[in-house]
Amino acid sequence: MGDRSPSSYIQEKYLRRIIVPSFVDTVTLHVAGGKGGHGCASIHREKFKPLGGPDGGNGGNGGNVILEVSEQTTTLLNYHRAPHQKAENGVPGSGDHGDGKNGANIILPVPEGTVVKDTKGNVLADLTGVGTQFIVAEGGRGGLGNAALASKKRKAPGFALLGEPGEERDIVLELKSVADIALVGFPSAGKSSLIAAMSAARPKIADYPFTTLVPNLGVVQAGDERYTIADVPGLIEGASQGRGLGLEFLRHIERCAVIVHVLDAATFEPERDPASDLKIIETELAQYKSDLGELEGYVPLGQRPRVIVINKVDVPDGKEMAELQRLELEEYGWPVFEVSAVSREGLKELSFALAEMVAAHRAQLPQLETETQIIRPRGIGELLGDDTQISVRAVKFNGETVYEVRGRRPERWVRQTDFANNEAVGYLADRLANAGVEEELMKAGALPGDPVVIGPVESGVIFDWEPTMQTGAELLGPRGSDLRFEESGRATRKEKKARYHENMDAKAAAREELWTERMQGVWTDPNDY
Ligand SMILES: Nc1nc2c(ncn2[C@@H]2O[C@H](COP(=O)(O)OP(=O)(O)OP(=O)(O)O)[C@@H](O)[C@H]2O)c(=O)[nH]1
Ligand SMILES: [Mg+2]
Repeated sequence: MGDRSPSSYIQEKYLRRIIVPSFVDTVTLHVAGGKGGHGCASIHREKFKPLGGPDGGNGGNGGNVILEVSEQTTTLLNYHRAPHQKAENGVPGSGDHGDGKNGANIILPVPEGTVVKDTKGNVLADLTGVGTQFIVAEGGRGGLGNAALASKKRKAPGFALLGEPGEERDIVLELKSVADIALVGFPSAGKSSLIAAMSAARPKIADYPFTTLVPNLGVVQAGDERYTIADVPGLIEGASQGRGLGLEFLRHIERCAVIVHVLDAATFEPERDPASDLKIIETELAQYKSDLGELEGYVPLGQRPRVIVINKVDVPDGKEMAELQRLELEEYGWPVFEVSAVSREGLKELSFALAEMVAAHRAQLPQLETETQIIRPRGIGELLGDDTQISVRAVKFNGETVYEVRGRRPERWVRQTDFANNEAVGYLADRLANAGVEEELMKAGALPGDPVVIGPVESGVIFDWEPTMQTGAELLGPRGSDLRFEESGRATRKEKKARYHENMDAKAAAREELWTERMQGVWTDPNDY
């Protein structure tokens, strides 16, 4: 702080934040879609008409978390302060056919050129075009109420479906497009000094190498043209092998229009001169591998337009060196400028030449899409295939053979099931059987009593398989209260077998009892199971 007052220090910090947004370029966000509202189980009541049929409404859907490219947003700064983003939950259904309201989406504005990745570094989307939306976490569906679940067979369901949880995931946002112009060069070549001389930015400048540890960004106004200019920490020979600060920082300039080589004409180091420095930097740039490589329209750094800037010509030795090497440098075919960040010589010409190149680059960019594009993440959904696909396979889990059932529908049905409600569990069993899950289990070699998991084996719902087709269990209520859908208390295979047979005996007995009752004229309502 030195001799400055605290308030001027704070003011300067604050101003710098506005003029030069600190290079906040990656942020990890935890996003969660809203929960779906539960469906409602209710029976219509009126005077003198006590059982007027089911009238429970549906739950509302949860809101989505959506990223949207916005012109007004230039940094990811806000997300550093709010890394958790959750959309609104759907409202549960209510009686008298009251459907719950859908939860509101939340829209997170992001700058043009934001790259979205998963935490493993896979690119999910490259967001360009103002208005482009990317649904990063879908809200859960609302559950159906018992009115919607009623059918001829099931006139008055005593249950409703649960709302599904929203999708949740961690995403990494990366911003790479901030600089139109990227300054590269050896440490102490004067990159930061040039930014300071050409823009309002005030980066740290010092006569020791690697002064710049984080890229600096400045805005240059040259005539009518306005563009951004960034430096990166100094590069040295072997940077691609991790020497110095490595090449990692080049990702900040991956989308620049022009690369400016800043060459030090006045270095004291014996082995160095502008031409050999340039050769070394070019070799290192060529080694850089971008993870944007597979994206359309990406031009590798090695093929970007270049400008050569020979800096420090205010020093007499520097001026001499520049003149000596100018011809050799011009052989690259790139514009060559002699400048001084200290005396400001040559800076005006440089800034206007760069403005022209930026304008040319902008003019050849594809026109921004005007219609809103909506992208969905390649996520879990895709792995599970479309709605109709169901897969069953035997897997080993904790030394035991478990039958894993995967598929969008069965997994959704499980999430929608209130396991405390026997009718709801029975409804799930029917849905699974109708979808052919039982047949698939049999084909996969599952035996009654074997553990079956719906969803991924580590996190799905485990129960012991009891084929409804074989036992005719759908005739026998209440169900779901025995061996099925046990979420804990795993038994050994032997115990399960024993329990299964015990159960079968009990069922046989129950069936017999039912038959006797029927013979005696005691009928159970077939719809009321
Ligand atoms: N005489 C003279 N000195 C300069 C000029 N430009 C920069 N310098 C000096 O060179 C030294 C390094 O300048 P910086 O701007 O920090 O260099 P840099 O390229 O950003 O260096 P790193 O951040 O370490 O990579 C400082 O002492 C500057 O004052 C110039 O045009 N003329
Ligand atoms: Mg610097």
